Amino acid sequence: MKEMLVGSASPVGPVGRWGAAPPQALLERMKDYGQEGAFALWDELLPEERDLLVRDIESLDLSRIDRIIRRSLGSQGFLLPAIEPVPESSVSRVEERSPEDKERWWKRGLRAISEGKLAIVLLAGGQGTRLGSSDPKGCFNIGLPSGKSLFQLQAERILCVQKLAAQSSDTPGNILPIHWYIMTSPFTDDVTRKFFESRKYFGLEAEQVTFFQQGTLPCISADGRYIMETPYKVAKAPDGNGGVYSALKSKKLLEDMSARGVKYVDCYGVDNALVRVADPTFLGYFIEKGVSSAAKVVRKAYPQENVGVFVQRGRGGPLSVVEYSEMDAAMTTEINQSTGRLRYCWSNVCLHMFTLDFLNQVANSLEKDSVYHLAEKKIPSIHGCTMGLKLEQFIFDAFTYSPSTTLFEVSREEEFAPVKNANGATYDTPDSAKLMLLRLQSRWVVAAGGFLTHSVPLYMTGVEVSPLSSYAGENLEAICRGRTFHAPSEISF
Ligand code: UD2
Repeated sequence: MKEMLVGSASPVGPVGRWGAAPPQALLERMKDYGQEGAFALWDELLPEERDLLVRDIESLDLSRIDRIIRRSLGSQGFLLPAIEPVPESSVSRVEERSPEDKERWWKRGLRAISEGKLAIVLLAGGQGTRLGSSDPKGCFNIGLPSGKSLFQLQAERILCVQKLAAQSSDTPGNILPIHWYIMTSPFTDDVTRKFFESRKYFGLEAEQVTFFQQGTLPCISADGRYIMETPYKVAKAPDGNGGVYSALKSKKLLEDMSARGVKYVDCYGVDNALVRVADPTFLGYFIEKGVSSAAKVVRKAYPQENVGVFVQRGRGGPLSVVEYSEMDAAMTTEINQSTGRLRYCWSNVCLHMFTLDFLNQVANSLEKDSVYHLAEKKIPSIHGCTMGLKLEQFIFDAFTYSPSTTLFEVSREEEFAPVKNANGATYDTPDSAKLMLLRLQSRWVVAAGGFLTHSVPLYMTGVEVSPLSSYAGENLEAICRGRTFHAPSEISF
């Protein structure tokens, strides 16, 4: 509830809405939360700056933010249950799967999609800082022969799955659009919406795409005080990709999903060139297992890889993820003496599946608990760049609330090509992702009986298969058998 603020003209005549002192009611509330420091420079502010500051503070949910700050700072050093490696029984391994398993899951997933039971949530609020791009990551062109952006590749994979689902149903002509909820942040919202609108949603129906913004939270000092970006503006940052839960809840999008008959939600990060959006195999497996949450995992490539790892919180406890930024050196390099492999080897790749029921439960639980990760960052402030803390939730925080998370191993070469760093970096660049995609899809073409010619060494190039023509290498025989394709090029039919 917002107090009605009563402005008061100062004795020296109108100096804007606010007088020599900040509005009393607001100042009292800020004192209650120990945040009166936000008004420290009030005397030096111009009338319009005072107005901006009051409006900025009025836009904050002061009691919620205070609860988050207190609980997050208070949980520091709090002893969590001892972590154990994930029990092997929680992991579906690639080598364990038969072709019959995969075929059964694929068909079951397509059936659920054709019945409108799947929704997709894309986490696209992150800034492309590490990529060196000011645009949202999804807009990024990784240099494929087609020049397609990450957003376009993902949109076309959705179009392909919709078509496959219809073809597998009793009404092949009736393609049911999969609803795509795209979470943005204040940094990415405007450009993302315009990118889709100017490209006519890449062939999707505009009505099947819902953009929504995640929340922001004040940046704070180590003792929990708001950091001021300017004398009349509190420094704020997006609340992490786990902000998706409170955003879905506050925007009533979980109700929207329910009204559409959605039962399962595929949730993923935008910056993976090989992401299998709405993957029927993963969905079919998830439905068959009857669990509330699942994640795709790959084997960790090397100790320092920038990925979270799955752990079990206490013997028999829930699975959760320790983020790479929160892992100590010993944990990253610990070896399982019996296998000779990394003790914590199952890497999180930001590819998750939840039931809608579970999402409703998690959104409430996370809000009630209000414990956020504290990321130490340089924060632009009135004192130059200040070392401060960003309050973030992570998408995988949800697993802690799930009694039955299952992990689905996938092949890194087929499904995980991160696009994180600018070309020239040693890993996870647009170039490395492009090559992984071209190598994978060249293997598809050769497996379907096609031949490749190339003017540069094959390890540096390959052919791209349009997602509109094939989702995971299926249905290529008719087009490829006996034909020769020149690399680099895009095959589309
Ligand atoms: C993420 C995972 C990490 C590993 C790695 C693999 C999390 C928290 N960490 O690390 O465990 O899987 O990816 O590549 O998922 N995003 C938002 N809002 C935000 C911040 C990020 O939507 O406030 C999105 C971002 O657009 C991207 C995804 O979340 O789609 C992950 O982005 P990131 O850069 O924060 O995560 P990263 O690469 O550090």
